[in-house]
Amino acid sequence: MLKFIYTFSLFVLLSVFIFSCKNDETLAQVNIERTFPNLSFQNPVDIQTPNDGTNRLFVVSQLGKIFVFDNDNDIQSAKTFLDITDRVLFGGEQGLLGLAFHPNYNSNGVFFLNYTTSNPRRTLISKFTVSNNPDSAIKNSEEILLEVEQPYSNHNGGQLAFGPDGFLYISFGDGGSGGDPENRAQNLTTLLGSIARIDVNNEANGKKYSIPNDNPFKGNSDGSLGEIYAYGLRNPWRFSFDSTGKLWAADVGQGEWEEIDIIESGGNYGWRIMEGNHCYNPSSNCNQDGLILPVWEYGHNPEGGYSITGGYVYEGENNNELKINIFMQITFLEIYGHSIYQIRRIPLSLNLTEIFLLLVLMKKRICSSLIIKEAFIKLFLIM
Ligand SMILES: [Ca+2]
Repeated sequence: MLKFIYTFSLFVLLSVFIFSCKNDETLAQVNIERTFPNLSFQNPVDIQTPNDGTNRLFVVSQLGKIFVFDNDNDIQSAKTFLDITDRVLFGGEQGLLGLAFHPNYNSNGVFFLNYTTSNPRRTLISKFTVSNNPDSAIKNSEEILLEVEQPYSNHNGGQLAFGPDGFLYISFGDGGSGGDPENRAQNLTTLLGSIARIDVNNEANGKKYSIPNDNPFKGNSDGSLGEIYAYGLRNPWRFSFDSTGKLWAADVGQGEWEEIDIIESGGNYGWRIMEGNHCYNPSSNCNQDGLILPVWEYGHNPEGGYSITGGYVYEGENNNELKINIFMQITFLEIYGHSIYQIRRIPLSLNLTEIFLLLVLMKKRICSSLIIKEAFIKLFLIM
C-alpha cells in the first residue's frame, strides 16, 4: 500500500473538543499542540509504557532502536534502551514495528518485539530482557518465539499487545504484493493475514510459548494453525483493546476502502473476498457467508482518507474533552501550514482525516451506550 516515510518526527498532542454526543453528526474541532518539543526520532512507529511506576515512555524507531525518556514535556533528550539495527531489515514497511511489555514487566523485566529480518526475509517475534540498568536492555537476551517468512516486502503487520486475558496478540499482514495473490489471508495454515494469540508464560511442544486452550483452531486435524485467533485480514497494522476488553483493529485496504474491525475469536474478516463492505475478489456477487464485516469503513475520495493507521480508546477525566495523542512522523510546518482541506491533499494529512473518522466512529459506537469522558488515540504514519 502507500508508504509515507518521513525523516522528521515529533509528538503532537491534540486536544479535541467534541460537541455533545447528542450532536452525532458534528465533527470535532481540533486544536494541535506539540509535545516533547526537544525530542525528535527517525521513523518512530510505536510508543509504549510498561506501567512499572516509573512514568517513562519508550519510542520504537523502525530502523531498529528503542528510546526511553521520562514522561516530562520538557525532557531534553532520550536514551537508547536497545539497538538491534544490525538484526533488523529496514525499509518501506519493514523494520522494527512493535513493542509490548509483559504485564509483569515490573518484576520480570521482559518485553517482546515484532520486527523483520533477512535471509530469508521473515518476521520475528522475540523476547528480550532489561538489564540491571532500567534504561538499558540486554541485546543478547533475545529469544525467538515465532518466525514467519515474508514473501514480499510489504504488509508485515507489526502490532503486538497483551490482551486483558494476559495472552499476547500479534498482527500479521497477508504477506504482501497486491490483492493477496496467493490468497494467504484465507489460508489457515499460515499466520499471514491473521491476528495470532499465544501464551508466553507457558511453553509447550518445543516452543517458547503455548497455545491457549480456547484458541479457536487449537487441536484441529486439518492443518489450521492453533495460534490463529482471527483471519481474513489484509494488513492490520495497529490494533488495541478498549477498557471493556474489546479488540479494535484497523485493517488497511487495497486501494478503495479502509476499515475498522472488532476482532472476535475465530472471526473471518473477509479479505481477499472483500475489501471493507465491498466484493474484491470476485469483484461482484462474492460469497459473504460467515464473513464479519467492518464496524466502520471509509473510501479513498476527496472527502475521505487513505491508508488507515489505528488508534486507542480509553475513558478519562474530562466530560467534554477528547484528548488525542498523535505520534506522527511529520514536520511542524506540515501540520500548521495547511488548512485541513489542504492537508487532505498531501499524504501526511491523511492521518488527520483518519482522526476525524475515528472520532466519528467513537461517537457513533461509544457515545450511544457510554458516557465519553476522554479518549486517547495514537496514530502512526506508515503504511
Ligand atoms: Ca475485512
